[in-house]
Amino acid sequence: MKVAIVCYPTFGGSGVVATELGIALAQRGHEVHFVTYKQPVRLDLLSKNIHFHEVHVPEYPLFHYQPYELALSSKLVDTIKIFGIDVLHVHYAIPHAYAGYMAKKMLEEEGIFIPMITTLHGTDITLVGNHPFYKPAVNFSINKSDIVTSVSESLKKDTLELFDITREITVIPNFIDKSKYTQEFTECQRSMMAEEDERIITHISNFRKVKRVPDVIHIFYEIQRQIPAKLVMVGEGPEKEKAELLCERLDITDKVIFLGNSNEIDRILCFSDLFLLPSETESFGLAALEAMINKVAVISSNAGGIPEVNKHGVSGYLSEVGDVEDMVTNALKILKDDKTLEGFKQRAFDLACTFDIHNILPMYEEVYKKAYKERFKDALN
Ligand code: GMT
Repeated sequence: MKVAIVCYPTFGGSGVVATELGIALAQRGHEVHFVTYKQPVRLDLLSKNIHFHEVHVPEYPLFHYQPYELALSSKLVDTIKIFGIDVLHVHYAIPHAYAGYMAKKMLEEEGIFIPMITTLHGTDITLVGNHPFYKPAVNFSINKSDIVTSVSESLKKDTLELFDITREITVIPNFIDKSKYTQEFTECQRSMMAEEDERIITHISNFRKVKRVPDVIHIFYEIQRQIPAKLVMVGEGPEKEKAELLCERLDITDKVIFLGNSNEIDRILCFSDLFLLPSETESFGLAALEAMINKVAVISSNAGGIPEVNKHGVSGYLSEVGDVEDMVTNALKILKDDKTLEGFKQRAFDLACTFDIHNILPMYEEVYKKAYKERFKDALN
């Protein structure tokens, strides 16, 4: 099939999922066209089956806000026509589903019927999309999608509670590619980060408020008071500076390494022992899954869809949001001896393998086939 994928090209989870999905589809012989404002960060390989179409937004001084949706829908119309695209898959409702629907309607005028699949990722529903200034448009574009998917049962429930949805929502969980992790990294240089006797704890996020970055620091602070440990903080975002200041205040700067955004998180996770994800809300927690496939145990909150990924007492532990004390107790339970830690690491890996792309990709292919088969249905009603 010829699939056009719209996503954010940045380090956010939705962009990563969309990119990895596109790469896997291309490997299965589909022709994939990414349409976005920059080449997605995880897409370093353009090939016969993978194309990238950049959306340009011409600046005009009259506009206080440059109209990205307009440029995106026009680019979609052109791409779909030129390349004979079969299905349009938009990741993250805002503004992608809205722009996608406009493209679909413009194409209908020319007798081209393109089905649109919208995948909901989390903050497009629970934080941003739910804002009264956006809600009517988000609600409308979800209902106008031919097929709606969500990345967890929890997100499906939130969507049905927060919006007035008339569409069926199909849950298709996020995934990882297990085959990439079956060979051990030979260049996994633990010694670059920590001493032999130190445990390595990692947090990866976009450092937004929902990630509760101060909780990460406080959990680590208590851990390092009891056992030798280092904290590796990966990512960029608005809370990062405050996090650095907090480390200074707690006098732990020599034990905390801030790395910024990285395209090589597997190289960081391969020497990590424990991953911290104390988020306020999290529709899925892709970062936790990526940690688990790298054999890293997870201490997390029980928010949103995290319990669908991290299992209490199996791959790690879950606590109430904000319960730093419980997270510290649980972390120390995991880290207390090598044998216990090894058990958690292995079970985290085994659990992560159930989210292998080879189990998940056919679900998307199924959805594409269904949408393509029924592409005239709504247009003719
Ligand atoms: O976590 C973020 O703030 C980024 C956001 C995104 O859309 O890129 O992540 C959301 O989508 C990810 C991929 O489906 C999920 O794994 C994250 O849990 C979800 N984030 C939230 O719900 C806060």
